[in-house]
Amino acid sequence: MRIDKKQIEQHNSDVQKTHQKRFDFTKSEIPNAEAIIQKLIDFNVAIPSWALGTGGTRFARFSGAGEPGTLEQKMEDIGVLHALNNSSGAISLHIPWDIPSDYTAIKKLATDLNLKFDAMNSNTFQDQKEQALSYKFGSLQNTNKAIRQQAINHNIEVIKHGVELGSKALTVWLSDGSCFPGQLNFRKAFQNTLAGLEEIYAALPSDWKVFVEYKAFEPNFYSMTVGDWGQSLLYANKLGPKAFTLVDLGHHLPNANIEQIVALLMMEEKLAGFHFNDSKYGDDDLTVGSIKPYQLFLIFNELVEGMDARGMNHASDLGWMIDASHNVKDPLEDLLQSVEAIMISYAQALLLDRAALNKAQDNNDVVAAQEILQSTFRTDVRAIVAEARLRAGGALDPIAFYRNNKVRASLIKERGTNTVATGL
Ligand code: PSV
Ligand code: MN
Repeated sequence: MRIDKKQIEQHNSDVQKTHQKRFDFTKSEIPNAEAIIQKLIDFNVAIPSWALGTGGTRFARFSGAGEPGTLEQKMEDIGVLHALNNSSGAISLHIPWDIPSDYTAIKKLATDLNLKFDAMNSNTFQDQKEQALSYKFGSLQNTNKAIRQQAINHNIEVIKHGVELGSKALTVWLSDGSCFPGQLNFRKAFQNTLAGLEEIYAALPSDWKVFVEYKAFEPNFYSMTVGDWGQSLLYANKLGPKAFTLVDLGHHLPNANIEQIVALLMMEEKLAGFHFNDSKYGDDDLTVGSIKPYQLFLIFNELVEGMDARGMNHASDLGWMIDASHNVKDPLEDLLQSVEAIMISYAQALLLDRAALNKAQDNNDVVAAQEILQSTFRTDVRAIVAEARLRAGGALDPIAFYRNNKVRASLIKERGTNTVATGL
């Protein structure tokens, strides 16, 4: 399904008056509003192909209706998001969940929908039907050389699919680790994993990057072989300049200071980018900004500070992606909320008075520093984010548009009630 531009124009004219009042007020309060709007227009967050269907928990999956049953339909769903918010112009594929059967047709569809192919994701955390050897005891860390080789080959295969589609990065997330003390020799597991990553690294085209994603626990609960940013950075440093550490917000032990991790990874020029989500306990994969919006703002504050310190392009020098699971909401509505939360935090980080914060820090003025951060966080920037969408041809209120125009009902009509998207 495609969104009719005329419907968007109609929606925008219906809500324009209210928006204009809010925007005029916000603009009067924020001196650099125009510069922020331009940055927001340029900023895009990739949507993972596995987040378009209803996700499951470890206990059940309650599939929604009208889920995308094919890669093409997943892309069309992202096309809907992008038409509405102008900030979801990329898709991140997971192989083998989304193996493209016809590269030319898929690329043409992407062009029609104005989508790019973001990082490719490999999957050695599940056994596939036709697979010769099992990953039950890990993939790149495995004590069995043939299993390690199978995992290496899979990653190289994923790079090949990505090259065909025009992607420029491979994200490797390994579920490798152990559930019980004594199960694993930590040093050997690390060395096997490093050797495997080295082979994968050697297969990267010259303009590609590899993102090493870490996770503190789950599915292994005693040790993870890429368990934290320190281990990931160790691999990335040993691999070379094309290897980076990927931060998934849900992959830390409780209360980890993620904003500090981000600042230091950027200082080392080793931050790959993000998998955005939110969590209360572990890898909860909840809607971005739904649980800890202040933390999201603090992370963006460090990102903007660190990117500007190195003269980086905010829109393209790091990988931005959502990685969430939508169990009780319509996935498309959830993704619209997630992107909105990201844009709000980004806009707030852009409006922060950095000179004043630096001065407060230099003077050890703790109270002033807190005032600056919190008054910025409490500034309502929603009208600025909406204005950026309006100027780029999107909808002023994407969720209202989605509901009023009965997008899900149209998808159900087109696809039926029993489709199930590939993914977890
Ligand atoms: C693992 O929890 C993860 O965050 C990795 O990025 C996977 O690719 C993704 O979720 C989907 O399982
Ligand atoms: Mn992730």
